[in-house]
Amino acid sequence: ELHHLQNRWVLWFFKNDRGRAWRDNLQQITKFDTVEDFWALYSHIKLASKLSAGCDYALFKDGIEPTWEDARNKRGGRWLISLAKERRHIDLDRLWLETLLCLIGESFEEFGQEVCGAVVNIRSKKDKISVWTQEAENQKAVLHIGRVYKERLGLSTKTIIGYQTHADTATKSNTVAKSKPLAKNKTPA
Ligand code: M7G
Repeated sequence: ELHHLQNRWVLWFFKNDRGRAWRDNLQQITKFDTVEDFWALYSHIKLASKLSAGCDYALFKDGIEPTWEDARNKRGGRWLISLAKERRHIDLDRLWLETLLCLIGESFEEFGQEVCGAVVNIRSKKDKISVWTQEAENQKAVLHIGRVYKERLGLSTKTIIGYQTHADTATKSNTVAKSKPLAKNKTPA
């Protein structure tokens, strides 16, 4: 007897190859829609902590790409957890698994439809885990999802977590914007 999930999910893998465009480094690994297939997949792939720096896993609902540009993400944002270096060996894998279980187990109740997916970024400076929601302006949903998520992860007060819109993230990480003398949030005199 298979246990069907409410949604079908797609696992994506990103491997940093600077010779290629960002989107070309992103690939779908597989789709699943049962609890059994999730565990088969999870036990088959490398733990996030074993990936090399520059790699990501992303789990998104079928039909939504893990990109800012996707129609279901472009007005959205993410609850972002930044993890100090040493956390990779302490609790990164536990936090990522708990994140996956929040998604596939539909832990956000009536706001679950606002959830697009989640990402783990393995980086030499700080690893990151984020839950992406589709409408940054939907404060009620954003706050509910954030509250449930923090509670489920059992985060200590030392852990930094905050919500960022993708529009802001995209602007801030854009090298052209960075090199301009006037930042977006500074108004000329
Ligand atoms: P990151 O991998 O999210 O975080 O973004 P990092 O800075 O900790 O490595 C790194 C870079 O990848 C960004 O500055 C963008 O150039 C590119 N990038 C990341 N994301 C999630 C996107 C996206 O959704 N769309 C596009 N076009 N580029 C992205």
